[in-house]
Amino acid sequence: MNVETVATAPIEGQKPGTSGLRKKTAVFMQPGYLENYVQAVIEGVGGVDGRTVVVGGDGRFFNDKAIGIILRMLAANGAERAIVGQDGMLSTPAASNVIRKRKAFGGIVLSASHNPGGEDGDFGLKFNIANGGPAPESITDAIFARTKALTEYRILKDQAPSLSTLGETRLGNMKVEIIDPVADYVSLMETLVDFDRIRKLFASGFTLRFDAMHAVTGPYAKAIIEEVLGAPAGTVINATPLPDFGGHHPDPNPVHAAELFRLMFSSDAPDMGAASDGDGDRNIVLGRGISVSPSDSLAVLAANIHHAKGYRGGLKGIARSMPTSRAADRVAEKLKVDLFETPTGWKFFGNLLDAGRVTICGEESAGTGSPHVREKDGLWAILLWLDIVAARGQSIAEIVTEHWRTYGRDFYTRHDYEGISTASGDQLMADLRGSLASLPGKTFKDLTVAEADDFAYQDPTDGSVTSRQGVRIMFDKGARAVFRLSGTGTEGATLRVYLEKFEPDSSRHDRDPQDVLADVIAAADAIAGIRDRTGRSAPDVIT
Ligand code: VG1
Ligand code: CO
Repeated sequence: MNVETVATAPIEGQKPGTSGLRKKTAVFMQPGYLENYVQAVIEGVGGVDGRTVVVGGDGRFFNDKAIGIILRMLAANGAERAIVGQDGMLSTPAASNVIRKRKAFGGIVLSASHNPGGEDGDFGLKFNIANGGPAPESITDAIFARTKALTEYRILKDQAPSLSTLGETRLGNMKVEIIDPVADYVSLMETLVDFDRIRKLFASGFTLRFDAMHAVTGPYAKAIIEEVLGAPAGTVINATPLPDFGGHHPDPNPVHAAELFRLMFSSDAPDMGAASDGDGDRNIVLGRGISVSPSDSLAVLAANIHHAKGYRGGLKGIARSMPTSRAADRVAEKLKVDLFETPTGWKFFGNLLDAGRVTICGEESAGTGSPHVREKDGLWAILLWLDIVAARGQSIAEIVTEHWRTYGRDFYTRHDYEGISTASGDQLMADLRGSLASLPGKTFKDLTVAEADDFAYQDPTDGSVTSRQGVRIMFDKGARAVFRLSGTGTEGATLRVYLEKFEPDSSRHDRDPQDVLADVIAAADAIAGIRDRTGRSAPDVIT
């Protein structure tokens, strides 16, 4: 084989965050940057000699070129086979499925998810292990350690093969298999939800607008929703993936999917609105005149998942990330199943799913998933909603308001302060941590602090401990504020403030969360000094 061993030196800052390494595209394109990181991944996971690795990404700028380099490096490091999505495309959940189905050693998933793409945007790379899920911290720590000790990387001199022709070719001694990125995923979905029932729903005139945001889910959604389930052409919009997502942030929230939100609150609203993100693992669901908060979506799906054929056995347990609202806890309590509270990031759900302890997991950041893969899965969640709507014969608004009547409503909002200076973000968190012991008993506005801590998690299956995962302030009156810094940004720091309050009285459920939470918002600011420290008078993004 034509292997070249290239001398290199460690590059500062190649530290995986909440979901792999994310940097500006221009940084990833610097000579040797991607190569160094890929070599560190290969060595950090114990080598790829004789192994099968899945490779794919969300199609953003540099996706195809990066895959060419990765394939040449996998071959040079002895991999037996690479399985690659056609044209380099694989949504994150589809990649997870292929890893599992083909019993691969792991996968390299290229995406910066909801971050903007293009030459001036962001790029990302993460390694998923054999269960199909993001590498746990023990492995990301090993990868980071390798980035700091690297002296050379190995790459094949040969050109990488074309990614557009389905079938098998060779690169050095490695087999390269180009697969249809959509087919296996469609078959998997068919085992989980009732395609016939959803087909009948569409045939009866039910209307959906699915915004794929010019990202990777477009081809999956077109194939399933329009071709298989018979929704009219045009149901899926912005369905062609673009390297720069048409210049938008592919983040399905009220700011970046504003048009969809406007439509759903207008007189022309279809029965359901939905969107997914850059790499297809997030979802948002709206009904006519209502947007379902991701925390509520997790709770409603958990309470109704038995309607779907893949989950007839009912719920084993529910897992949610710590900042996700406690709506899911109420469902777990009523159904007498375990509720697990994990740090932010899907990698913390992997062990619980592998151990068969949970049937559904979710995050407030628009992520929901089940044991069918080891990633959150945007299109799956939307199909599950459709199946539940079809089974119950009720509108989304009816289902959600009935849920609130049964369990009470956890009013919820997240305020993001983006691109603040790293120094002020770090200082704010350090001061908060420093004040934890003195907070209980103090009153801010009309809320009194009951408890305050810095969240730590012990994995119940392997005993590993992860600390410093966010400051939690529990007030009286069922209110809570959580503070943490984002681990997916590429510029400065992003402060996330998660705010919630429980309201059992159904006559008060029909109110605006920002109004209901005004006192929690004010108390959070009084405690953390957000405005003074960030110099911002309002958050950049409210979800
Ligand atoms: C954010 C979300 C987190 C999610 C992560 C990856 O992380 O808050 O819930 O798991 O993105 O999602 P952070 O550290 O920025 O808060 V994705 O769709 O970007 O892979
Ligand atoms: Co994503």
